[in-house]
Amino acid sequence: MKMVEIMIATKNLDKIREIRNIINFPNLIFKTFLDYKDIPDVVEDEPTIEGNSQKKALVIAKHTGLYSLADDSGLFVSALGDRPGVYSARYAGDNATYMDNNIKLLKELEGKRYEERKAVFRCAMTIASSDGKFITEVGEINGYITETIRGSNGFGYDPLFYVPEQNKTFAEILPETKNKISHRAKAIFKIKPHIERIVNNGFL
Ligand code: ITT
Repeated sequence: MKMVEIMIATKNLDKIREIRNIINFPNLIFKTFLDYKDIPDVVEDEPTIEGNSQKKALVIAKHTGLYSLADDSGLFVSALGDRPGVYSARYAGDNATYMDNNIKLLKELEGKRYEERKAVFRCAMTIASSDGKFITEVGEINGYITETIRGSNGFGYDPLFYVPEQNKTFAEILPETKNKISHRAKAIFKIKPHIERIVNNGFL
């Protein structure tokens, strides 16, 4: 059996675990930054999450010579004209903590009723080859921004993202459940057939 190596272009161990849980084929070996010590930091300066995921996947594929998988996500709030969106990580400033971002979001939505607090988490995931080919898939989940912080699981905006089908925020849902329904899980499920093609045919 011919083994195929694919690089996961993130330093986030939770994302690496999530991807490995959903995508596994007997002849696929995922490589990470732990196997390549000199991986460059890619500046996420594209105007869209799709663009950032493509940039990351293409740069790392070129650097390693391996097919590379990269993602970027963001929270898009309707009443804020889809902000913070691609700027979700640095919504409250360059060195903003998750708490700073959450406080800013609650402030911006102050006085808004439930129906006006609609939001969507989006994740763009790109698989790229070292010769510049790529495919991008997007996963989404709809929800509402709560009026107070609820729950202690997860990270980022999880304590403010209410999922009506679960009657819970992302921070109140068990990680196993979140990893089945999240924007990122959906993007990983959508990118899986493209990885399967590489694994079976040797090309994207
Ligand atoms: P990388 O190292 O992989 O770039 P990152 O922290 O930039 O990780 P993302 O691009 O996936 O993470 O997400 C950007 C921001 O969006 C992140 O800092 C969070 O504030 C928020 N976010 C993304 N996914 C989230 C999730 O599942 N739950 C809560 N917040 C999330």
